[in-house]
Amino acid sequence: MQIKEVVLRHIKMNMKFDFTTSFGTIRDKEFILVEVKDENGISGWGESVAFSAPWYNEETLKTNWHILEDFLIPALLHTNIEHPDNVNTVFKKFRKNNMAKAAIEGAVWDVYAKQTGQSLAHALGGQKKEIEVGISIGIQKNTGELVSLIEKAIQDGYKRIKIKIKPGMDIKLISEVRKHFPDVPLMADANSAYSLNDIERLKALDDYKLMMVEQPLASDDIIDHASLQRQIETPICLDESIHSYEDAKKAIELGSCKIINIKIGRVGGLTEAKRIHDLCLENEIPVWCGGMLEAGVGRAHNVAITSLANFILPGDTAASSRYWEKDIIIPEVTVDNGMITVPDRPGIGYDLDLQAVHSFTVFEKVFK
Ligand code: OSB
Ligand code: MG
Repeated sequence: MQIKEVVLRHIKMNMKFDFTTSFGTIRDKEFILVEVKDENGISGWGESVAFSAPWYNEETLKTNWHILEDFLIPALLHTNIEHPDNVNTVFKKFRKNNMAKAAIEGAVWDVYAKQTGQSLAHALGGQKKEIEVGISIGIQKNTGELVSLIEKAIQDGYKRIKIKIKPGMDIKLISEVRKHFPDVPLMADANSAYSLNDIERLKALDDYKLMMVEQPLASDDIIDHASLQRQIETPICLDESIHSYEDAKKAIELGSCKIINIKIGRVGGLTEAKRIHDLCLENEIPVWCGGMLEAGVGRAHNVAITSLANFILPGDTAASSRYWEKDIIIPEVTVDNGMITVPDRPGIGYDLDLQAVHSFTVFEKVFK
């Protein structure tokens, strides 16, 4: 196939709530929506998960736009692509910028699935017809607030609860949550807020039957995490530290984690996400799909990758309606008793609501 046209859209959508992590608060969501068109005019869609500020990682909406416009799009346009796995190869000469790469690679995967008349899940080798999902709840003003949000999430059927922690808002908070919900599948995400100097606090997590603690230490570390994992019972799950298959391989070899959170954007696309999934399967490391407060297109990609066999643990792909008054896809992603049905229509399996896309577009540019 050849990509004959690419459209970049800067989208701005208001979230229903502020989302606070140990690194900061995300209010509205601005991101790049990527549309690619093949020689027959079939459109494929991708979404960049880079935020407006470089908090989670070094990428931003603006750096992604620059990398897409000046490097990735010129390299991809009118180039023969036998299979979406080859997009990686075309981009290999450009270092990192994984979220920019993933946004356009995901759109090529969507085109490919549509061309070959299969769902994106099927094209990726996914077998599951439905997937289990959990919910990620940001840092709240007080414990009462958090407890009532957890209550509601359990009522809504989410299969596990993830809460965010940071130094000073951790052990007491978790102990309070455990008093209200002694048996709920619970995990905590620190977004890199700790160091090995906090070892006593991190050891104390072992008292609360957490499914895992996500990314307790530095965002690029796998050495200290290995040391920490030797000293605590709670399984460590890595998020920020895993950018590639190579990172995953090293982390597994070092014993830096027992679980990996796969985010398609963080690892540079669906092909790399699948390679990491396969590596983890061989090594008996369960994986789950993380979230970046995605709109519908990113959410659809998450649903598709989660249909692969080793996505054993519930992911962060909650319902569209949790985040948005109106999403950009039809139908929206819905969660029924903690399960999402994997669409079986060709491609991502959801249609773009072009009117909604138009209403949320700040700026757009066409490349041919
Ligand atoms: O660390 O998983 C994270 C949101 C923004 C940045 C980082 C993270 C998160 C979440 C939310 O936990 C997941 C979601 O609901 O999309
Ligand atoms: Mg995380």
